Amino acid sequence: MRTIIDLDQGWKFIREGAGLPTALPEHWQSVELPHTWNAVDGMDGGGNYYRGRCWYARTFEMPRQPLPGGRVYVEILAAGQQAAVYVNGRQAVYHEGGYSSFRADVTELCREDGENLLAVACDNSNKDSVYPQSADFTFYGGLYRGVNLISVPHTHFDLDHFGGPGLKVTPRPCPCGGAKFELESWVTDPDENFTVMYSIKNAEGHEVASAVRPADSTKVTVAVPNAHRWDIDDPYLYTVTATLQRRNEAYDEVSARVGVREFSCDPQKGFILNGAATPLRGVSRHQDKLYQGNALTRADHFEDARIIKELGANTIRLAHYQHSQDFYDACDQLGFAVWAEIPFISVFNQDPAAHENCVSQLKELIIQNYNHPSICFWGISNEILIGGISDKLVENHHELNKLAKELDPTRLTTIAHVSMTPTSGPMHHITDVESYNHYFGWYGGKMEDNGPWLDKFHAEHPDICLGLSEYGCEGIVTYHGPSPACKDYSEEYQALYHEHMAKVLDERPWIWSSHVWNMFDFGCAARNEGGVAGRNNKGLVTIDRRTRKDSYYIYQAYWTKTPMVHICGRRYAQRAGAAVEIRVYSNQPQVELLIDGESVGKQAGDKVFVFTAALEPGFHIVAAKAGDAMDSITLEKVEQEPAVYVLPEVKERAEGVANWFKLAVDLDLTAPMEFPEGKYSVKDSMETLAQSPEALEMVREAVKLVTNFDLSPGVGMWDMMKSMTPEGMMTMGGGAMPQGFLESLNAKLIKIDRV
Ligand code: ADA
Repeated sequence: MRTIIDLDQGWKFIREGAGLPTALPEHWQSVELPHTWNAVDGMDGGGNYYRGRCWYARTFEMPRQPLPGGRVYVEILAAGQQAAVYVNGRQAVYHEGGYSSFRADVTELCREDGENLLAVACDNSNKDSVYPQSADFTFYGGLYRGVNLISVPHTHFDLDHFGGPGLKVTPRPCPCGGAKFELESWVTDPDENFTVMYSIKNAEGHEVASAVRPADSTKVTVAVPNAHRWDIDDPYLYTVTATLQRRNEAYDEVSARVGVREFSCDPQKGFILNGAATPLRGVSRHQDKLYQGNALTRADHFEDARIIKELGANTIRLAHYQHSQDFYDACDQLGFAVWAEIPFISVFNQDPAAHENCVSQLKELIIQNYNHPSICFWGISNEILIGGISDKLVENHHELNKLAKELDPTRLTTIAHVSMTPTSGPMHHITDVESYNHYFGWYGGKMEDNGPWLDKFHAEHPDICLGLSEYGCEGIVTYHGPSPACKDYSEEYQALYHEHMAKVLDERPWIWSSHVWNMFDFGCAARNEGGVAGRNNKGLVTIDRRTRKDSYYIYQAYWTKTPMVHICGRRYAQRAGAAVEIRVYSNQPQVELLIDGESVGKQAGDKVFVFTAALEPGFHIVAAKAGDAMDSITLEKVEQEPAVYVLPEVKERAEGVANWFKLAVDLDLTAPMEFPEGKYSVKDSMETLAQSPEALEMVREAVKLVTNFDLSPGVGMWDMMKSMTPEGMMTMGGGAMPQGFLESLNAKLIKIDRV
């Protein structure tokens, strides 16, 4: 039988200056998996996290099968980003792509007696042909998901096909109330004596169906009468076991937990699960955590899934790469409709080798995760038009989509368009359903632009299923103020923005899915925003998972059924001013507010309840009651709110925008948009503009004002944004800048000769 030996303990690790070891290097650092060498520098700012080749080594004894001919595999659950695996000094496998599992048959490289040396060189330095190449998150390096040794008899369920499980289960509900399970498995080197026995057990452990097939022709469909459906609120799982049998002896066994469900998307009706309209409303998630980087344990994964469940979300976009099997398991068990994707993101590379890498990452994603009932969508790219469109890019998308459909006709393909993707054109109608990322109300534009944009697209394209794959804004829980505004990074503005967005989405059930960017703050070494270097702070929950921001609770009010009430502003604890505004979120129809035990009033409303109260100097207990739910906070009335509530750069930026208009006397705000030959313009990429120091300086200042990104070659977000044009960035903003801003910038640029 198969044995799986966990190799997570007893590793030696070295960051620099080592080559392939010939014996276990006792002087290297002792580590346990999961491990990344970027746990701290990947999220502490400076954009200088270590990207290079590091070594891991440990020893193992060769597991023995009782019969001759057994095979031994090393299974790497993921290695960031390229990895070479050696046993006793000889290379067993080289793998590109930092998020999928891969295996190598190392039998011939092992000594039968004594210790074997397993060494893995992981490399997270940039490689042009491996995605992701540039994106808004840290590309952690390391063996961050664990390593196994698998011992199998000579004949066994396949271990060589793109890291897959060797067992494929497709449950299809039948109109009569039962289900048909299509079962297929792959057996390596069977002879005529082998059969595969399938057993399907229900959640209570009782066998409900079984089948037997010869091992060289394993495909079979079996019926399960009265099948219990898998659903968001009732994630019922069956366990399918395939046993490789040689007469009266079981040789090998694999199993999968699966669910019976059917779904579809309709441009007008949105997402339909098991016959019921189910607008998908949820969040995106990255795999990382404070000072752990992406080296999360199974317990960490389940904790994240539970926090998302408590939010009331019914969908998760697992961005921007394949996540851990543990997390997909959690989604199967807790009930989420999942969007899974490959890291084909931000920057397109024409090189055929880069396309091949996309193809292999997509194959791995689908083959390794096919059995998970939570997964409903395969995402083929994200914001790929940042660097512009080309025929090759479109052609590659068609190929990826075709491949996904061939590998898995049972699921829908999807795409996350960057905000400025033209609403008509070759990027549409490639995937089954589509989605846009929009940051109106953050990078630019107003939050109020979101609803009209969605409605316009919907009216113009009644045949496209439209989703909102990303939207969000930063919220830092130490910044507060009575007049929250875009780009002030305050917890209050983030909450206001999400109040608006939750309503926009609630009013548009035809939007098949929406995903808040992001569930948790996450590591992005290149960032430096809001006084927090190295992170993206758009989470509804902080990166350490300790603080649920006020914005978390507005979604809870919209999405959960359990009675809840939440008073906002518990961290905005010291308030000045004659009257204090107290915002309360609840899913109950009525909220009563009490200050120091005295009722201030009852309000009937929908999700958001706003009270105003005059407070005497000193401390006050503010409580809210809504049905059986209760919440309370303590506020102090002060003369002046503490300075720590306001980020100094927020003031500087506001002044900067005003100065752009005030000080620059040569500004032509009504200049016609002209693009004379031989001159720069707002249609040039940042990279092209950077050829002229004068043009670069001009554009840097403008971009900083619009996006708050400091774009200098080689610094911060440069790699990701260098192929964007000022025009593109500002269109993405949806028109947040005062009128004439883009025109005035263009008027300045067209005075500069091209270098
Ligand atoms: C993009 C990108 C995300 C995210 C976001 C942001 O939309 O797809 O990876 O980082 O930007 O926060 O700016």
